[in-house]
Amino acid sequence: MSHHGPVAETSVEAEFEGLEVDAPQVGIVMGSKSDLPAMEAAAEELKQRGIHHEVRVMSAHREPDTVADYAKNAQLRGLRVIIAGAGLSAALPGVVAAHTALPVIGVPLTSSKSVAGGLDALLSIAQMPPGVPVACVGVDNARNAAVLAARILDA
Ligand code: RP5
Repeated sequence: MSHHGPVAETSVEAEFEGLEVDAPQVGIVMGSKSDLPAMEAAAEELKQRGIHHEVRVMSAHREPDTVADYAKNAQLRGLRVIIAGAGLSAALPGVVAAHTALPVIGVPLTSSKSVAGGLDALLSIAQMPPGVPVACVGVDNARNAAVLAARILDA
């Protein structure tokens, strides 16, 4: 519209530029605060690569509605990859993948109650049914999830 002056256009542009710069591209989620020490390696790797990310704690078993809402809104919010870490019967990555079309990278974690050195979580994350994939990195290897996320973002 011709009555929109250049000043207004400039400020709108600046607003959008700001959004693009600050918006997280990767969401890092985990099932418990106790997962944070292991999952921080993913955040650190993304930080070193200058990839904006956010970190959230939410449990697929204890807060199923929160997880569903987060996953359903992720794409609209500008996220492009989700990294999900969980231990034990690690449902979080699979549940997130069930609610979003974004690529999900699962990180099987050990915890104080793990059996078989985290094999419980590894199988829970890797053994997704056909049609609902979760990319699964090694046990406690959150850094690899971040490296894979970076490769997906460059693709
Ligand atoms: C999972 O159970 C979490 O991802 C964590 O790895 C494990 C233990 O959780 P807390 O009992 O420490 O909260 O849901």
